[in-house]
Amino acid sequence: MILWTFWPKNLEEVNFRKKGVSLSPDKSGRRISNFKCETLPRQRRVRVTEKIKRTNKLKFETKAIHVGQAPEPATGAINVPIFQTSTYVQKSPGAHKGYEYSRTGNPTRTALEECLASLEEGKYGLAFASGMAAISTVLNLLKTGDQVVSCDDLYGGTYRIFEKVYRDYGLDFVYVEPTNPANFEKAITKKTKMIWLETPTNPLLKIVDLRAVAKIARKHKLISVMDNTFATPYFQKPLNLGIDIVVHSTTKFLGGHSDVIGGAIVTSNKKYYERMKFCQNAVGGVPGPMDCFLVLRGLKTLSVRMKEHEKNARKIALFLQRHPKVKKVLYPGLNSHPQHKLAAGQMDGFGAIISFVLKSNLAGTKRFLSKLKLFALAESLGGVESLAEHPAIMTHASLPKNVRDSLGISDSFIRISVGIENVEDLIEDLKSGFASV
Ligand code: P1T
Repeated sequence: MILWTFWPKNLEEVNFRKKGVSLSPDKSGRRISNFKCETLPRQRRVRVTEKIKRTNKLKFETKAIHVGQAPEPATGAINVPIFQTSTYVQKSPGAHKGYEYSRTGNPTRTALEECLASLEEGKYGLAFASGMAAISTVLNLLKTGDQVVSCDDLYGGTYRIFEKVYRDYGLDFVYVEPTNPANFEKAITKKTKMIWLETPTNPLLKIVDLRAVAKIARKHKLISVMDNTFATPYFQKPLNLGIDIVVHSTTKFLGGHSDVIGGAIVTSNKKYYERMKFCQNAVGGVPGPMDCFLVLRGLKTLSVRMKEHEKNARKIALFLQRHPKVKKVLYPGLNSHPQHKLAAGQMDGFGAIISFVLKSNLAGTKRFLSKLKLFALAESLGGVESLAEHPAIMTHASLPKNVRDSLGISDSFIRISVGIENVEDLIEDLKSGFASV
């Protein structure tokens, strides 16, 4: 309501998010879709979005709720509608209101893309049907013969698309131990075009020095890409540390409720954006409007959820660290994490993913996981509910066994995503698991 009355009343024209695109009634009051234009309320609130984009002075929590999400001009609906349409009527061939076909663009998707871009403090956002569709689209920037230097610890599906899909198209991938930035520089050859990062990595939670690696990428004129799924822009903003492109699985914390699969790309580089936007339309891995709505809805509470996730995760990490049946705990927020200081220097919080190794074998680990009741045994992470999983058998099964063994993803290695339930209940649940080991 404050925003509704905040802007001058003489703003008649509604610039619908993109420059030159208008969803407002024209002067003759002709119909827009099924709505009679002359009955439309004054449209000035949509200006808020434009204003937000221009000033970009709002804080994270406010941007998550408002950027790209001005009330709908035809009805005043407070939420961005789910524009469940495949196509858009044109007045004459080529005369449209900025949308032609929903693979190319959809207003619910535009809202999400703008909001994501603002949260990552980038200029351009692109939304996808999954994290993997976003990752694939970034790889579309490359050509046969190009090489990517990446981390030796990555989400299993990212490793799989590198090795089992794009290697067949003539791309080459090399993997380095990522905690020493010099390892990236050493691996660069004439063929190298891209550096691909995760930090914290999945599932070993290694921390990569983003400033240092971004600098190396710039020096060698390489595209730097960073999967920010684990930290989220609430805790880490890679573009501000010099990274060119951020990717996300919005399925995770951004959506936040385990009810949608989605992905995103954010960049401030116009050239990369334009090519990826072209590929988004040409290849077509786009999210439906309902899914965009769900991610937008998740974003609104991202800051509140991340605080709670992290608060619980810190307590659980300490509990695990003290437990006699735990061999090792990996959580960047613990002083015992080898890169705790680096994490504290480039992140605003340590997230909610914890990995640990049981003092047990596969059978004992399976008993532990099967005994848990609140921690659901399931792939994925980042929802309000706590999840536990066994990377060697589940999320990282696509890594060859010798690679998993060399990394330490053993049979007794467990990854948990700490939810926002009451932490005492979560600890009781873990205790019941330990009783079975
Ligand atoms: O599942 P999808 O939305 O396609 O996202 C793929 C993806 C990309 N990047 C990271 C860092 C990820 O963790 C994922 C998906 N990860 C899991 C499903 C998991 O349980 O680790």
